[in-house]
Amino acid sequence: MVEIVKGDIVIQEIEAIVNAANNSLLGGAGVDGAIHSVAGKELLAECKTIGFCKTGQAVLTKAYKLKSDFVIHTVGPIWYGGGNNEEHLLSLCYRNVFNIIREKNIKSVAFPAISTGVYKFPVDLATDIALRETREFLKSNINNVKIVFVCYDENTYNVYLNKFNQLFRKG
Ligand code: AR6
Repeated sequence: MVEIVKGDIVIQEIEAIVNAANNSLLGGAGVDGAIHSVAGKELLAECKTIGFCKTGQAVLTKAYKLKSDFVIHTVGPIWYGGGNNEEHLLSLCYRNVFNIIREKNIKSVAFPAISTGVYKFPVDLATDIALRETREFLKSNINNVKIVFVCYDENTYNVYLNKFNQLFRKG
């Protein structure tokens, strides 16, 4: 089941929140900043024990003061114009998050629009990748995982809605 909502990811009632982190896992601006500021210092402490995450990879932590049980931190690619393997790396982010969801038997997850803020990945293309990887995951989704895309701004929300209708309703 897929839902597209407009709003703030940190207030979602959901088992796992995905964070658009950076390689250092030490927090930053955007959704990363929002997640760390609500989760509190213990999240930063756990991230420090992990130390590093490669672009396209994903790691799991607890969610501390957030309403969720887990945060899945993934590092999206910085957009350099498209010739730097950006599309593949963004696909990997989604695949690796879904791998953790499968492994940990997580039943609900909320995603932000990874890489489309500070990292400047074009929203249209990023949304195609997010929804395509989601559709692949759902083909083998025996546990009926709930997937929520939380769009922070109106434009991202409209892009997700349009593309969702194209990709999921027409097969
Ligand atoms: N809830 C949901 N979406 C949000 C929120 C929120 N609270 N805040 C921002 N967004 P970004 P990136 C949207 O910049 O492009 C950080 O400094 C935002 O409008 O958060 O992957 C990290 O430490 C956009 O649509 O992540 C990295 O250094 C989307 O989330 C770097 O930014 C992603 O924007 C990662 O950049």
